[in-house]
Amino acid sequence: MRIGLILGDQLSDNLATLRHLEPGQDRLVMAEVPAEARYVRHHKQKIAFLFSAMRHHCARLIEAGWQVDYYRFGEHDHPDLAAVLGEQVRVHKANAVVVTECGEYRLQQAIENHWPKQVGVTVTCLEDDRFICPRPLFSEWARGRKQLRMEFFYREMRRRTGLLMAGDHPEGGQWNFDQDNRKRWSGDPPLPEPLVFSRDDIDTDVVTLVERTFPDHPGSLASFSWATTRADALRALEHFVAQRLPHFGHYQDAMATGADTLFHSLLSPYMNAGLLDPMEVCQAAEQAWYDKSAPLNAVEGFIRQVIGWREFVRGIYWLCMPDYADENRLENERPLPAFYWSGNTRMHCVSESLRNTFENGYAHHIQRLMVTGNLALLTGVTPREICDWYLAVYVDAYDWVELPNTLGMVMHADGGYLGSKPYAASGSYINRMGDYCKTCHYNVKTADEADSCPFNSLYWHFINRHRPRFEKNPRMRMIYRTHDRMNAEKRDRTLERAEQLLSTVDEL
Ligand code: FAD
Ligand code: DLZ
Ligand code: SF4
Repeated sequence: MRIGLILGDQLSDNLATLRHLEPGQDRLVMAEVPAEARYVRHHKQKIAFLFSAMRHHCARLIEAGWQVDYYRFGEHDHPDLAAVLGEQVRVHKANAVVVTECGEYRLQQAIENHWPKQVGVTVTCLEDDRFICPRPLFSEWARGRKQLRMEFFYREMRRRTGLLMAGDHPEGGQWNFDQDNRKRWSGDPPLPEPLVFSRDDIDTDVVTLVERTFPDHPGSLASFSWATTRADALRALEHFVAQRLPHFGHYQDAMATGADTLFHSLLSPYMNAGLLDPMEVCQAAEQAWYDKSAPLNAVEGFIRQVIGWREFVRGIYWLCMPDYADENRLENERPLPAFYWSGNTRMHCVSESLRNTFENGYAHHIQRLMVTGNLALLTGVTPREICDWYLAVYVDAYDWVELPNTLGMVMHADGGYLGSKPYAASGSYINRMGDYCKTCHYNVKTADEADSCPFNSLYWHFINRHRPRFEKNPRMRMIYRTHDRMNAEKRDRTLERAEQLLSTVDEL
């Protein structure tokens, strides 16, 4: 008899572990354990979402004929998953443990190197085939390339999946329609009403448990509104495709005060935990284009995020770990400003992004990349500190996806392996893409005055201090030309103001 372990982010009906075992013969185990719930200070909504989704999934497995032992948090004293498995093996006299490879290097190392000894039997680790690009295929694609470019990888994934392909050619004659996807949003088209899910006893029990057990974790549960079952995750997908996808493309890069989700899908927690399969999500989006209910720029843009970026960052993670986590090529040493945890800052773009983060365990991509991420890059925060922050505060956060996005895409700490140039931007970008600046304490039009937008002053400081590294980058030549053409006195005042901001970062 074998024991199959189902991890918190393995809530998929077609998980390799389920295909490998026999319901009548083998057993399953799921466990809420301190080691997983506390390895970072996860947002309260992340724990609540996952515990509730795990409990609902367990009920479905039992309905499907599986024998499952479920360990609820606080009702057992096992510190980690290996301890739970040790007990399971003893009690059921199991001769093997089966698990699907997990999403974090930390835990995968433990599974491969320590669990067999700790649990006392063979541990079989199966490939996680819920992803489109198997790890060996990514390694083969990356071999010999000095820099990896998502766009080329994405084309391979389009060919591999057949999504939006007309034979060998991309639908619409182009691989990428991003030039259509950079609109500002000023209230029209109106945002769809959010989808509301009904709550059952499992949800309420879990919310009470998390409130009581993790009071020191960030975020609030007051507006918890995530789906916690596969059925509701499917409703969320349907809602996205019908109501948001048609406008997803145009407003993909927009930001707006109070509009926490704009036309984004909010599907990442479900795909990452296994409640939705990335291919079914992409096929639903693709069908909307064939049905003429969503335009190609939106559908292609969305599919690119899922089969392109999502798979690309995962490939990089497994290719480059464990060294990747220690990269710090820009040699940043500044601690994370305290307002990343408190939300108290006079920078309106940042306070709005942090409000969304703490209220919902969510921020859309542009808030993560161009606001909180951009600020960490410009101020030179230590990569480890900003990575730990992103891993903690989002409901969709797992090391395999968070780390390359933060360390590579945002912090450029990998020397440009993931992205050809840093996403550093001044306040003008934030002003162009949204309305935050209109009601900000700071003035987005200046860089060298006492009330100037910090992003402006810090941007030029960043460009200036990293000149030796970036001035030969063809994509940054124009920026250095603009820098050199600036009035020298004004430039000095701007740099002086940036120095002063950097010495009082916590007060921004
Ligand atoms: P949408 O905008 O609707 O996009 C659709 C889907 O595409 C997402 O659900 C997601 O699955 C995928 N996707 C889009 N961009 C990316 C990307 N850059 N990398 C991987 N997948 C992508 N995403 C996570 O799932 N978990 C994380 O921990 C995470 N950390 C991030 C940290 C930083 C610093 C940055 C800049 C981005 C991070 N992302 C992360 C990527 C992206 O911001 C989120 O996937 C997205 O905001 C989730 O919201 P959504 O489902 O509404 O996305
Ligand atoms: C994120 C998380 C949390 C908060 N708690 C649990 C848990 O109690 N039990 C569990 O099996 N998984 C949990 N997870 C998800 C794991 O951390 C995740 O499976 C690994 O990090 C691998 O991706
Ligand atoms: Fe953000 Fe600067 Fe605009 Fe204020 S002025 S909202 S700090 S970009």
